[in-house]
Amino acid sequence: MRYFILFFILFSVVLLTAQDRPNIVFIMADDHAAKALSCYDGTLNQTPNLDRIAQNGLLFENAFCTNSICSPVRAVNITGKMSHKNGVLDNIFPFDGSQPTVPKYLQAAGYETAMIGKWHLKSDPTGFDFWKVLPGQGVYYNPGFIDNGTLVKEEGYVTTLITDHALDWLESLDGSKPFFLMLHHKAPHRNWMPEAKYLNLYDDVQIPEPSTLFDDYVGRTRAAKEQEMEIGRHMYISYDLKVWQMENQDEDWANSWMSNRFESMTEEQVRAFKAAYEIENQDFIAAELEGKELLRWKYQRYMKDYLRCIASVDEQVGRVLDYLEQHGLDKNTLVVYTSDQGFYLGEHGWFDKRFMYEESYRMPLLMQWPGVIPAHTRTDQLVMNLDYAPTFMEMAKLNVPDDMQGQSLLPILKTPKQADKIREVTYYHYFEYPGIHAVKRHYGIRTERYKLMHFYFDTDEWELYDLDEDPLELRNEYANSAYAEIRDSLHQLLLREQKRYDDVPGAYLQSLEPGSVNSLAQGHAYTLKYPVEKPSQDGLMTDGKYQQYNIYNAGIRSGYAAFREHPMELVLDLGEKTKISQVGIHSMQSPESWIHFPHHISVRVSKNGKRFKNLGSIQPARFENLQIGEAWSDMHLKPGKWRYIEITATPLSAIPDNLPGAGKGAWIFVDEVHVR
Ligand code: SGN
Ligand code: CA
Repeated sequence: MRYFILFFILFSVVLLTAQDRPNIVFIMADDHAAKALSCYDGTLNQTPNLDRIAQNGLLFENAFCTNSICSPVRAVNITGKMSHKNGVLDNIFPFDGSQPTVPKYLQAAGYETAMIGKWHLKSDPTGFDFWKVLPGQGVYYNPGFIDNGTLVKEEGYVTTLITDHALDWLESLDGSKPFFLMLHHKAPHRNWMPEAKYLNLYDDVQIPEPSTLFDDYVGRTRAAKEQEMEIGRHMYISYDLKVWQMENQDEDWANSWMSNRFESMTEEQVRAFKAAYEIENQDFIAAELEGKELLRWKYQRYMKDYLRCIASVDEQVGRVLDYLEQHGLDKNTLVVYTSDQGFYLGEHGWFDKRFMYEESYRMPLLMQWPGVIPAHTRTDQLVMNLDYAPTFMEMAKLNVPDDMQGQSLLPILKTPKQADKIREVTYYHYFEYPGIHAVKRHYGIRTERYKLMHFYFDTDEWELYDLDEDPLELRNEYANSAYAEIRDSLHQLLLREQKRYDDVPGAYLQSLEPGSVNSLAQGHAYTLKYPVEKPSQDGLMTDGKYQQYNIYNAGIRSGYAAFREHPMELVLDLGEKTKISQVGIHSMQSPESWIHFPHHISVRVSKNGKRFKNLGSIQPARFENLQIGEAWSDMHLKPGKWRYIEITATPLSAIPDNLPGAGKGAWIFVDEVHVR
């Protein structure tokens, strides 16, 4: 009998491993708006392979993100916790990889786990048997990949390479364990560089314009008016729109970006690229368009490149579906296709995302799992990316931890038509302000019919939309007395949701600030031998705060002081002779943007500001790590009393061969000097 029980347990475990726990292939694109999938819309493009997932399974009409920006969504996806709970409020905060995540739970439960493609959480991935990720945002052509810690540059197109690596990984598995694959594309993220074979797709096509392309933002709050994401005003002619002939090498990096990018492409790639745009660009330059006509031209160019990038995504997703079918894996595998959030395709005159308006708030979400999810189904349930984690947990027959805040979608997957509503209201909170694109902080809720939003921080304004009457969100009804009752009940719902998620909006204005750096340098005057390349504020180097946190306190975003191809030489005056024993600087690296940690840092000191004595030098230790990152370089010194401190941070003499801009001088970005 004892043997029988043992056999029974073993037998059940084997059964559980092999069949009951499905594989999960979680494919996510970056900035893919639902409108640019033909199963959602079809007026812009055709995506036959993505549509296959919808035909084989379920299309979510109302899937919404928690915070419409990259890193925060990714952190929510794997933790099942809102941004304020997992610590990634914006694209600047690094993810604390020591916290529990879905891949860790699944790995512990016997899944093979892998993360391939865009990761963008700053810290190294944890919980994966295999990971191969793009550094930061990654690039389209000949991207680098960080392969378990080492940067390897590869030749080819990013969407194809990511898929190749994913298929190689699948091929390497022996089938004894279920697998969890996160396959995350860079495309169609800015700056929309299409693959060679799709460069001429849509050449003879006129992409339909959205009716709000020329929106004037009348009737809406300052937030809509003061953003910086207009196609007309905020796109770069070379970097975004590929008119490299109009590059101005003397201005900032974006204006000479295409030329720099060409340097890291093969001759063949450059030839194909230039050939595709050359004539059209010349015609454009000759036409000297202005006003609406100029905006129309930019819209066409932007949209065509964006849709061309999606053509590659569609094709490569097709390869993954084919692979699963050919290997008999499709039956027991949940395939998810989604995007980290939506995107503006000219609606309101915009590109980018961040707002809680429908176009960037809604994510495409498709799932197939033959035998479980009925084919050809749609659901209008309100779901969030917060729900992925509990769904994956439940599928793997694991208990959903109490601190996960989403709802399992499993009941909807099994019976899309009959399942009870999993919620009445979705909740949203966006934090990255002040910041790129200048979208103000806001939070809000959406019901099936209404949306209430509050913009705060350097403003205090509300918007209310009736999505049935005004699906394009052009009429803010907040102050309209006809909506008074609805407004009041939405306020109640908002409070209820904030309580549910334990979100206290004002709280992050101060409490996440790590405190001023306890430094003798704080507030003291300094002089720089060379001018700083990027506009910055006075006091930036000794204001006691470093860049990533500044946006959470006084509302001032000071930045990094940037030095191109020459050292930073800074002389700090402590006002009087002061005992010091440690000096450091905070710097950043982003190799794909030619920004590297200083190669060499030295410290000299003086009592009178005239004669300086050398106290030591270091080579920052983190230099080998080629991921985007920030670090302090500290030097412990023999204690002594000094008034003046000279810190010299020297850049790399040349950018290494395997990186964009190879051979050129590098930048160093420094913020905050620290003296103890
Ligand atoms: C980059 C882009 C922005 C984009 C952010 C965030 N500028 O900064 O347009 O909003 O990424 O995108 S770029 O000049 O570098 O292309 S996200 O997907 O990472 O959230
Ligand atoms: Ca994104």
